[in-house]
Amino acid sequence: MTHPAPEPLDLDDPRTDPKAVAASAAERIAEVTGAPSHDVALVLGSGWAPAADLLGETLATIPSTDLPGFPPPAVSGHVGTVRSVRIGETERRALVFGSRTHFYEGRGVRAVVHGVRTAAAAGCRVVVLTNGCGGVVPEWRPGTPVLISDHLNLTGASPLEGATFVDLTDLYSSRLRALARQVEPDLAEGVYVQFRGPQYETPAEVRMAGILGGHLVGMSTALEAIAAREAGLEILGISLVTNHGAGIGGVPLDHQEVLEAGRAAAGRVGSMLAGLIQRL
Ligand code: 8IG
Repeated sequence: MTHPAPEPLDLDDPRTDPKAVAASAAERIAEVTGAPSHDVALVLGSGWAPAADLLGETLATIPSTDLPGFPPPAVSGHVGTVRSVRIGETERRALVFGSRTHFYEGRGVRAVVHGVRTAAAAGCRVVVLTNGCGGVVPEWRPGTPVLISDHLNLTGASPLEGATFVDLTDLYSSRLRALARQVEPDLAEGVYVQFRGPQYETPAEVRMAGILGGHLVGMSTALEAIAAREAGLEILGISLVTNHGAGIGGVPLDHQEVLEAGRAAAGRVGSMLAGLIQRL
């Protein structure tokens, strides 16, 4: 009895090599954009969308559903896009992922890190991972951008399969953090804690994150950073504190506050990001 050959591009099939799916997504990106390779990848988190518009001219926009391995949108009506953006006045190109798959969506870790693997296959050497998150440090007002210096992965999951022993020292490149501080000298820095979600933390969980050495609480980024390191990418992580973590600062979480903080900070973090990517 022979087994049928796996659908070669089905990420959910355990027999599929996720890197092969990423390679075919990268091939399609090259076809559609006419650019044989890209240089920098950018993953946009909550509150970061307006930032991307300041990077440079958008040369192509691809619905991510046109690319192998990217799942249909979780929220109906909202299709994620991948954009090819000219970096300033240079010849270099950024690959901008307008949204991400979160671990709490239950599509598996392969789906969560597929964008990062596609970026590596497309030739990118650097990935900038952005997110919106809660702050554990009371002094960080909503709208504060913070460089990620390290992470705690509390998801219990990993994007690595089999005996893949990857060193995570200096995961969030100190070279790139220094570069970011040339653009924005007063940038704060902190340890990002990835929870599984989708619920926000309890106040006790936010206190726990602080006791463990965390400064930021969120539901993304750490798994992507691990996959990016495995793929050989240099990583910059930047969080936008959009709200105090639960129990911090004495005010309950307010979704309106989260949206408002994102809008208010957009211009500032956007020009910071543009300045940074031009210097990479
Ligand atoms: I925006 O306070 C945003 N995302 N886990 N906690 C977690 N994720 C977040 C939060 C938060 N705010």
